[in-house]
Amino acid sequence: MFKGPVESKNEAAMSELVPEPRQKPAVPMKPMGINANLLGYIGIDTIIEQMRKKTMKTGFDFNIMVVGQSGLGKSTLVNTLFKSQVSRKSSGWNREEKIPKTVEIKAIGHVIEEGGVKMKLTVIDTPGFGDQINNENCWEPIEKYINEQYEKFLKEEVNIARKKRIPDTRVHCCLYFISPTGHSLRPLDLEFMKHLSKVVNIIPVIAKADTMTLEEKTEFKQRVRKELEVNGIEFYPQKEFDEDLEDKTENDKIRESMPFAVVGSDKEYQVNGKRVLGRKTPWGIIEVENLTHCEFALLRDFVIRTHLQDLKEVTHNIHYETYRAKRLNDNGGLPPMTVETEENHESNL
Ligand SMILES: Nc1nc2c(ncn2[C@@H]2O[C@H](COP(=O)(O)OP(=O)(O)OP(=O)(O)O)[C@@H](O)[C@H]2O)c(=O)[nH]1
Ligand SMILES: [Mg+2]
Repeated sequence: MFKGPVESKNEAAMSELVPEPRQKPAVPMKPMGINANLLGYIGIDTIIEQMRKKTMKTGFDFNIMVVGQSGLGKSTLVNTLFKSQVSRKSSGWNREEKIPKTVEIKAIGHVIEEGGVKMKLTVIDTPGFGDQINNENCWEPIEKYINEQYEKFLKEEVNIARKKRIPDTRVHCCLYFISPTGHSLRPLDLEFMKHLSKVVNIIPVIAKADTMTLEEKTEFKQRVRKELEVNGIEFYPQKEFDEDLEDKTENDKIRESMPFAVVGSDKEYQVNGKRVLGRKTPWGIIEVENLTHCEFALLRDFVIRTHLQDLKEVTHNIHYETYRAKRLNDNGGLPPMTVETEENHESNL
């Protein structure tokens, strides 16, 4: 508790005894935490609980896109990630049917609830590319889709009668599927990632890892990392956005083990009395969540359990911001009074 000046009868007498004014302490003020203990509890830490309650009430958006050559298991993997039939639900396929070839960019929304928290998930499934004779500029429709979502958000932001909560359809994460050739990246992979890494968070993954031996996998991962580095491709989590040493240490570890070599499946099997997602082969069941079988669990933990919020923040603060600045610069057409200030811009997160 804060104590005011002591008003005692002895005060005058005391001041005579100690005539020198008190020197200011030479040491800096004690940190807030120590003072708070001495003076009493303020309650700053309840902000966490307040934020939790708000998030529980409103839920949050998360939009994930899958891109890559046809047949690499993109649709299968998003189903595996969210343990539901996310990529087939809207089209009315039933569980027994095979996932069909994806023929157009399709955004499918779902509400997934866990522990009282609602995630409004949108999966943007894209048709496989790279099958045509001329694959030039085949990233264009994907880049266009990503930019359209930024444009939608910007339009809402500059609206005079702005919605309290702008619906967020921006792509927070783009999983890029690399073919498990064991050789090197195709020119198309490099072209795509070079273009798109500037507009969206790219997470490269090696598809169908069950088709490689352990040595092939380790060697291929190293080669892919090297090729990305040589070509100046920055994938997520980008080094330049590490905020402090703790971030850097954690992200360095992740970057060193990327791209994750994954296996996808939406079929369940019984293994040692437990139901697991897996792929049945003549030599046994590949369990997708078993780390000795593949790195799917690492990818899941990274995207959902440790970096989901950061993926959203980098999308908002870096990619969207770049689009917004360019758009406002290029087209002086937006009325100046509707241009955002930093404070209300931040509040959309
Ligand atoms: N061996 C193996 N096969 C897989 C894996 N994931 C998916 N498949 C199979 O690969 C085939 C294609 O899977 P999809 O998920 O439809 O592939 P896609 O990338 O969405 O294909 P498009 O929609 O044509 O671009 C299916 O027969 C899947 O069962 C995997 O991790 N390993
Ligand atoms: Mg597909």
